[in-house]
Amino acid sequence: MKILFIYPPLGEGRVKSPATRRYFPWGVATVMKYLENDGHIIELLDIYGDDLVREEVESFIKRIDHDCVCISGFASYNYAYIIWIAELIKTNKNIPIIIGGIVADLHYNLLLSKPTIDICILGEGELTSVDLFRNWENFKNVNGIAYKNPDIIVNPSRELIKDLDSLPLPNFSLWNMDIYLRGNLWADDSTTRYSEYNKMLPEYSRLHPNFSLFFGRGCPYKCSFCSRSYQTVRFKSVNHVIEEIKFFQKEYGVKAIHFYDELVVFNRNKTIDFCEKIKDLNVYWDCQARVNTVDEELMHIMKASNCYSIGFGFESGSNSLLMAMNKGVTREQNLYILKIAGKIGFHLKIQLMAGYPGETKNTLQDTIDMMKQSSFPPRHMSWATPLPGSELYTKTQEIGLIPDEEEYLLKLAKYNMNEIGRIILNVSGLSDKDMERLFIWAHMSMEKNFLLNRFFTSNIFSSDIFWISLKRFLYQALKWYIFRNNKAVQFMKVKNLIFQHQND
Ligand code: B12
Ligand code: SF4
Repeated sequence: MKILFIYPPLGEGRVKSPATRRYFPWGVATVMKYLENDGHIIELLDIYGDDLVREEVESFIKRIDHDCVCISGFASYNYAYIIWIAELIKTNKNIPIIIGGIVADLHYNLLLSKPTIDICILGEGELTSVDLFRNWENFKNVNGIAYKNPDIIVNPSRELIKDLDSLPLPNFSLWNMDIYLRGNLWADDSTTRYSEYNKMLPEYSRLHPNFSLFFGRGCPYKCSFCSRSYQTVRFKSVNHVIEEIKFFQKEYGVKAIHFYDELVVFNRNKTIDFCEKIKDLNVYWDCQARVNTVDEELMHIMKASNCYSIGFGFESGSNSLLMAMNKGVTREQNLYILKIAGKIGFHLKIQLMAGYPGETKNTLQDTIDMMKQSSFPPRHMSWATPLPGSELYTKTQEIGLIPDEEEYLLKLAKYNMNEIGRIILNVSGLSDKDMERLFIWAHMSMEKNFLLNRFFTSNIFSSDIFWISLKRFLYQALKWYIFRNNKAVQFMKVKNLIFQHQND
C-alpha cells in the first residue's frame, strides 16, 4: 500500500518560524519504519517539523495519490487540527483515514463520530498497524483498534512491546533532519539567558548538532495532573542507548543528546552504568528527573559524565499542594536539590505550576520562598490545565467544569501555558481575576528576588546579569500595571504579534 503519514503541529499551527525548536517524534517514526519493513511505501507530510502554514498543507493535500492516510496526534492539543485536516483530505480524495497517538487513545469516541475518520489506533502503534494492514480486508479481529461498523467498536487492547531494544531505528531520510538536529535543547531558554549560568554550560557550538532520544516508555508515578499513556515502565538497555548515540555521532556528528523522557535516572545503578559508558563518548547530554531519584553523589557522577543540565518539575513549594497533586515528593526534597545543585554548580531547569485546586496566595508564597533558595529563575511557571487522561481532568469533569469535551479540546488548541489572558480553565477555586493577579504577582516576586539575589552576590555593573534581570523585572512590572488596568488581554495580543516569530 502507498501510505501517507501526517505529523501535525500542536494547537492551531504556527506561522512560519525557522527559529522554532523541534523534538524528533520517535513514536510515529518507529511505526512508519515497521510498515516500511512490512513492504509498504511510506511518505510523510511533516507539518510540525517543516512549519507549514495551512495554505501549503492545502496545496499538498490536493496532489495526494495515496491509498490511505495515517495521522499522528501527539497530544489532545492536536485534536482541532486533525479534524480540520481530515476534512480537507476527504474533500479532495475519499480514502481511509487512520488516527494514532495519544489523541486517538484519549478521544477515539469523538474522532470516530466524525464522518471523515475511519479507524483509531489505541496505544502502541507498531504491531497494531502492521496487523491492521495485513488484515485490511477484514480487520475486525485486529487488537488495539477502534472503528465504525456503523457504531463505534473497540477491540481488545494489544500487549505492549516488551523489548524496547528490538525497535528499529526510524528511516531518517523521510524526515528533515537538519531541523531536528539543530534543537536548542535546554541550553537556550529563560534560565540560561543569564551569562553567569551560561558559564556552567558548554559553549553553544559544542552542543550542535544535537538530537533527542528516549530511554524508556511509561512512568510508574501517578501525578494527578499528568496524562500518562503507559502504566507499565519499560527501558532500553544501557548498551543499546550507547550504540544509538554512537550511531548519531557517526552519521550526523551529534555533539549533544537530549533525553526527553524521565526514565534515565529512574534506576540509580542503571544511571551510574550509563554515566560510566557515555563518559567515553565525549558527548554532552541533558535529561529530566524527579527530585526523589537524584542525590548529591549521583549528580556529581552525572556532571562528570558531561550531563550539563537536569530538568525538574518542582511544581510547588507547598507541601499541601504537592500532596494534593500526588507528586510523591515534598518541598524539603525540592530544597535539597536546590542546595546540592548550588554546591556542585549544576545547571537546573525548574518547572512550576500555578493554579492547582487549592492554590492561594499563601501556597504561592511558599513557592516564591522556595525559589529564593535557587540561584536560577524558574524555567516556566505554567497554568494548571486539566489534561485529558489525567486525574485532574476526570475530577474537573465530575464537578461539571468541563461540560463538553469537544468544546474543551477546541479551546486547548488555542492554549498557551504561560500567557495571561489565554487561560483555558481556571481550576484553582479562586476567581479568574484573582488567580491571574496572583500569577503575575508570583512571577514578579520571583524576578524581584532573583534580581536582589544577583545584586548582592555579583559584581553587577560589570556583568550583563543585572541589566537582563532588570529588563525582565520591568517587563513583568509593565504586565502587572497593564493587567491592573484590565488591559492584559489586549497587551498579550500585541505582544504575541511582536514576538510570535520567536515562539519555542
Ligand atoms: C517526549 C514528550 C514531549 C516532547 C516532544 C515529543 C515529540 N515531539 O514527539 C516535548 C518535551 C517537546 C513535549 C512537549 C509537550 N508535551 Co509532552 N510528552 C512527551 C512524553 C513524555 C513522551 C512522548 C513519547 O515520545 N512517547 C513515546 C512514544 C513511543 O509514544 P507516542 O509518541 O505516543 O507514539 C506511540 C503511539 O502513540 C502510537 N502512535 C503515535 N502516532 C501514531 C500514528 C499512527 C498513524 C499510528 C498507527 C500510531 C501512532 O504509536 C507510537 C509508538 O508506539 C509524553 C508522555 C508519554 N508517556 O507519552 C508527554 C505528553 C505527550 N506531553 C504532553 C503535553 C501536554 C505536552 C505539552 C503540550 C506541554 C505543555 N504544557 O506545553 C508540550 C508541547 C510543547 C510543544 N510545543 O511541542 C502530554 C499530553 C497530554 C494530553 N492529553 O494532551 C503528555 C501525555 C504528558 C503529560 N504530562 O500528560 N512533550
Ligand atoms: S508528571 Fe512525570 S513523574 Fe509524574 S506521572 Fe507524569 S511523567 Fe510520571
